[in-house]
Amino acid sequence: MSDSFKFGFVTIIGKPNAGKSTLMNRIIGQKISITSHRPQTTRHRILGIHTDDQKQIVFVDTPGIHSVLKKSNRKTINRVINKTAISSIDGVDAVCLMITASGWSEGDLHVLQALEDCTVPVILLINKLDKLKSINDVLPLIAESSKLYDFAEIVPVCAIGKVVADNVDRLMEVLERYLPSAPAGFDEDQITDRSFRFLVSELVREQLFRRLGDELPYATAVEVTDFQLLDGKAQIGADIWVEKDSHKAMVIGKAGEALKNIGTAARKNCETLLERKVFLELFVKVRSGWSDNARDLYSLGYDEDLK
Ligand SMILES: Nc1nc2c(ncn2[C@@H]2O[C@H](COP(=O)(O)OP(=O)(O)OP(=O)(O)O)[C@@H](O)[C@H]2O)c(=O)[nH]1
Ligand SMILES: [Mg+2]
Repeated sequence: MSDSFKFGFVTIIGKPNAGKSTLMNRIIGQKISITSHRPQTTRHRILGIHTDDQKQIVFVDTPGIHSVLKKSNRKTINRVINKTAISSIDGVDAVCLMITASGWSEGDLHVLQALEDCTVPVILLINKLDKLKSINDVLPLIAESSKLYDFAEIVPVCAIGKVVADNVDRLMEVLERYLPSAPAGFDEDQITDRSFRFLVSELVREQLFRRLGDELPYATAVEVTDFQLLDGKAQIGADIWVEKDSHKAMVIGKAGEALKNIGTAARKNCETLLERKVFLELFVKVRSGWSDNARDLYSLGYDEDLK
């Protein structure tokens, strides 16, 4: 490893649904943080580690920051989620604030407020460039943004890579400039700090977010109860927690169809992650009030985030 090798931490923050997890997965080249079209998909802080010849960047993907002024956002889980995101700004080398090409919303401005006393460089990412008729349409937004805050850099990107100039490579070059010279902090083949067991529970939760309607995904959680990596295969059992009996019926669906589809899709993603055949058994359990109960959140792995 050369003396000029760079190593550092970069937090990605922004309002829910901006595309933070999509960008991190794109950079790492694997689904380590789940994504969906619904806001507040990410609930935990998740590290994604990129290593190449010049640098190692540890990305911190955070839950979308939302306003707690809205009554529906006042549950314990939502307060924990906001705290997780905001506390992830401390001690990193750069912060990427992500908004979208549709412009500054009230939610974005709320996140910007959290950066008021931030002493590390803040790089503004303008995501979803593909939604613009022409790339040039982003120019007025860049001008407007530079008046709002003293951003170290402004980088328009397209996390899903749907435009030719998606700028992700440029972003990596920009970030390198903000990292200190230091040897790598993680093994070069390590891509996250989270265990396979945790990632599997997230892959199940992703399907709940993608396949269930309206409010229901927010009232569910997943706990892996059995996880055995065997020769060439894996045996996994997981409980899906719901708040009430009527939710249980919806997750299972008519003749078990919904649960079957959730299981099939999650199993395929688990097979890609674990690189082996996976047997996945899902059970739906009613645990009323879990999302507002600190003890339940603790047992679901929000322990670090509850401190
Ligand atoms: N059109 C378009 N959609 C995108 C782009 N990046 C992400 N998305 C979509 O935006 C939605 C939200 O993406 P996520 O990565 O889950 O967003 P997030 O910011 O992590 O959201 P939270 O975890 O809820 O805070 C998903 O449906 C993505 O496919 C992009 O560049 N263009
Ligand atoms: Mg996310």
